[in-house]
Amino acid sequence: MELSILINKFNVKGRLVSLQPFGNGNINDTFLAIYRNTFSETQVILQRINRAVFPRPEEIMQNMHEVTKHCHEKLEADAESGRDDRVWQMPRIIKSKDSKDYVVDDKGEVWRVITRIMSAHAFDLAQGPEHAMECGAALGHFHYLISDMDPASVKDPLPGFHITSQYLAAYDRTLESADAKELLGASMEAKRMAKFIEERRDLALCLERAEAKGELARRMFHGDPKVNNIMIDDVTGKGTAMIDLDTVSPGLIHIDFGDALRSICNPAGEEETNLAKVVFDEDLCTAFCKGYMREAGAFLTDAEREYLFDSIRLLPFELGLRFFQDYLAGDVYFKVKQPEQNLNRARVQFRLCESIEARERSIRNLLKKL
Ligand code: GN1
Ligand code: MG
Repeated sequence: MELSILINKFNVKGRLVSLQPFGNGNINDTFLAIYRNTFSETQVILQRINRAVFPRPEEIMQNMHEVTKHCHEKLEADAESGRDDRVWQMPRIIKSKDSKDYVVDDKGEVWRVITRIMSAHAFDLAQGPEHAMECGAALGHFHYLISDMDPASVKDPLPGFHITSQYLAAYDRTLESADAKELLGASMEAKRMAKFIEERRDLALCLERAEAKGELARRMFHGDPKVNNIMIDDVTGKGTAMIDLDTVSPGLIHIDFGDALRSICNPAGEEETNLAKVVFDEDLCTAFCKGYMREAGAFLTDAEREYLFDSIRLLPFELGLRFFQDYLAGDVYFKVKQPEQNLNRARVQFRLCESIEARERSIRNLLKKL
């Protein structure tokens, strides 16, 4: 179906003047649509939910419905009570003309339209400590917003998501295949990476063990708080919204903390090919943590603080493992533009993990001061 015919099934006022691919997501297909009439303009985001990743896209939309309903009510109450120093925002689902939260096309693909947060941008790379601090504040505020949601009100969006032991198991299964063996045999680089993983099998389990021991408990988390999912207000430079709400569900907030830091403290970004540029930037880490703690510090337990370093080390390892497994499996999960892109993405994350290991003492010290 033509995209313009598809988007016409949603209830947006005005005349469609532009519909273009938008953003750099690795999973869903995203487009920006601009509508105009004689006196104003509306911009909305059209997205196709990736069915190869999310087994039940309809449930993703039910979850989004619940999350946005809960947060919009809380945001409005907070705005009225004057709690905040700014207007925090969150995208809203735009209904279809038949009043549904999504449209299913003739191929069974699930599409949605959401509002665009205007006069704000998300960056692919950290811009400096001020930006990192605002990213921390936005994630901390988001954790506050979802903290009192009923976990039973959302369905598991992605079974096994951020359960590192399951990614290891998937990796082991992939290694059994002839194609993966061939890819591994053909490259020194890939062999080094396989060794890197072997040396850290135990690390992979650090948070899962803490949860099993009862030291950490699940709360509601975002699941994908990387830097380009954090919107910054163009006018004030302050964090204003977290976007990409597909994976909001019960989980360890450490996952969010580690995932945000692996993204924000690597100013070279996820696609860097010169590994010498990939380092964990402690100034950005300090700034992020300050912003985060200002918004969410009050509800962190001592045990949760104990595991912050482990989460910072774990998340780049986990993402590197996911990219590497996908490379060996033939790039079936993360979208690629070049053949070895997932291999290179994995190299970057493993390099970042090494950089974190080399700075362990100093990162632990900065975390103690929070
Ligand atoms: C994916 O949707 P996007 O591109 O922001 C992935 C994240 C990874 C990220 C790495 C559902 O996120 O877990 O951290 O790529 N999302 C899912 O860039 O797997
Ligand atoms: Mg995402």
